[in-house]
Amino acid sequence: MNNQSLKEMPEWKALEAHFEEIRKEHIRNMFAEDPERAERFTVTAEGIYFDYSKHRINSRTMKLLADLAEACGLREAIEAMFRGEKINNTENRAVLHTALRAPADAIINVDGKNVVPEVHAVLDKMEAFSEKIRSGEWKGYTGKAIKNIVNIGIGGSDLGPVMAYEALRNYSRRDLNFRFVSNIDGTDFAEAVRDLNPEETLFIVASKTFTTLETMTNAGTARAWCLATLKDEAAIARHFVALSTNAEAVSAFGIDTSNMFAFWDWVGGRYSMESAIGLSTMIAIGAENFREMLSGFRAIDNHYRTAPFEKNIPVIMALLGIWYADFFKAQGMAVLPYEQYLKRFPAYLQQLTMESNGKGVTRDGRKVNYETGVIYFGEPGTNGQHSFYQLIHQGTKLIPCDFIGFAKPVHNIGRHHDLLMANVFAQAEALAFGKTVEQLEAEGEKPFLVPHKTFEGNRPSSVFLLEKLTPETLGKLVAIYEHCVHAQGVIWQLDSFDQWGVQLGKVLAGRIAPELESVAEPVLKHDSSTNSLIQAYRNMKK
Ligand code: G6Q
Repeated sequence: MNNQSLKEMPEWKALEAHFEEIRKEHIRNMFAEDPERAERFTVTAEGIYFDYSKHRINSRTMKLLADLAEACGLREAIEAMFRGEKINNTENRAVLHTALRAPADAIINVDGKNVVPEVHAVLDKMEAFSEKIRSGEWKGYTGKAIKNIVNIGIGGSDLGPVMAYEALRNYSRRDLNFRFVSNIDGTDFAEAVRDLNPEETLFIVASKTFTTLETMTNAGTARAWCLATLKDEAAIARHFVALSTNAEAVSAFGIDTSNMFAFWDWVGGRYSMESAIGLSTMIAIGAENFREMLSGFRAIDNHYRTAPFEKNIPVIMALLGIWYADFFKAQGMAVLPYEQYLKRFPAYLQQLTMESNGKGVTRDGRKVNYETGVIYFGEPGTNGQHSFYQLIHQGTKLIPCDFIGFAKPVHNIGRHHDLLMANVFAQAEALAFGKTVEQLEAEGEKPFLVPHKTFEGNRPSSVFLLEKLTPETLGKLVAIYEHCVHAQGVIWQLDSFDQWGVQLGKVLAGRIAPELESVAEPVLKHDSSTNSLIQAYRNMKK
């Protein structure tokens, strides 16, 4: 790992100089001058056609960015992650989501122990359980089969499962209902169970630590909701399972640890959707599809580990992200899946990217003097086009975009899919090439409207084209972003795998809650604003 300040590195300085040459260049001219540009800046790998030609780059940009990656030790850092070294240094943990999808004969040692057999044992246990639910063999306490599966978890124990369920809904068992409860707001629980019968409901309590306030509160409420009908503590074993690393707390909650699906401290919450945390996904889509999803992840793991940087999709994505964040000072990044089933993908990516690289100090604790942590947002197309795209096309901010599209629709209905995909290509084209004053004048546009209808263009985007949304392609998509985050974190010299910013919130709310609930007037010792807010809340709720 390179400990030199990033901005002092000769490779960074070379990029700064190069940026001055390229910042005024227009993508339009870059295409005009180079007929082979599209080919030059397209990578096809693992069934992903990745076109990054509509970026404000030339061959030298990519060479200098790759030099930076080399100088930052990215190659060794990739190997260190795959080998199971403790690269999460503030928590002294290995980072091995890649072991969750490793083949059964792989050997990956953590503290001298091969973790792969355990991974496969948990997968087998998940499979056996999922089949019992799917076949109706698993009965609730009163002998009825399970029809409803409610996943209770938050953050990494929620966003992946929800996203995967929504993405793969068409592969899911439609006679089972899946609900996801995350928020401490009682509304979330109330709405999730309002039409469910406890006799036919299974709660999956998903929590790595099994201490998270939201999840434990919701799990406690779920328990009371079940017992109000089932009236017997013994019913809990038939209606609750746990996904956790904390067997003691699971058992203290009253869940039989034989109904616990384990994972390990080397799986980060936001990197856990294919671990035991994916139990709801497996029940929904079945073990075979789940294993296909793992093979998608695995294909990209191999690609990230072995492809040269200039052909390496996650590395190229990472370098482009740094190019815009640190040189162009871009203010965000839009992820635009043209597939309605991916409606929760941007929300999932927000946690993956922003919780991982939203850090202001380096791994060794120095304050950074460059930009890190790109702000991600997005919506499925074409909906977003009728909303925030205006700002991306004609606003004052630079927002690079990732367009994600598929050659084949999940539902082949009339012209829908070609129309959908026409929009992907048209949007990327309009962003890059814009519409000039000359074009508008030639069309006879009214002079006062010309400035309003002019599109500067030169707005960068990538297009990802895959064959079809399947469990396998979903695994690939998630993995390319996971590895993009890793590569960026290495270059920015961050620990991408801790989340101290989340931990603080967990502690502070725990302090205030008793002050809101106490019958006696509490002695408030916060700042004057917090004290007054607590007081106003107490008065108003009386
Ligand atoms: C993810 C974060 C965070 C975590 C939740 C839930 O990387 O650590 O989002 O997943 O806070 O934590 P538990 O699974 O421990 O309940």
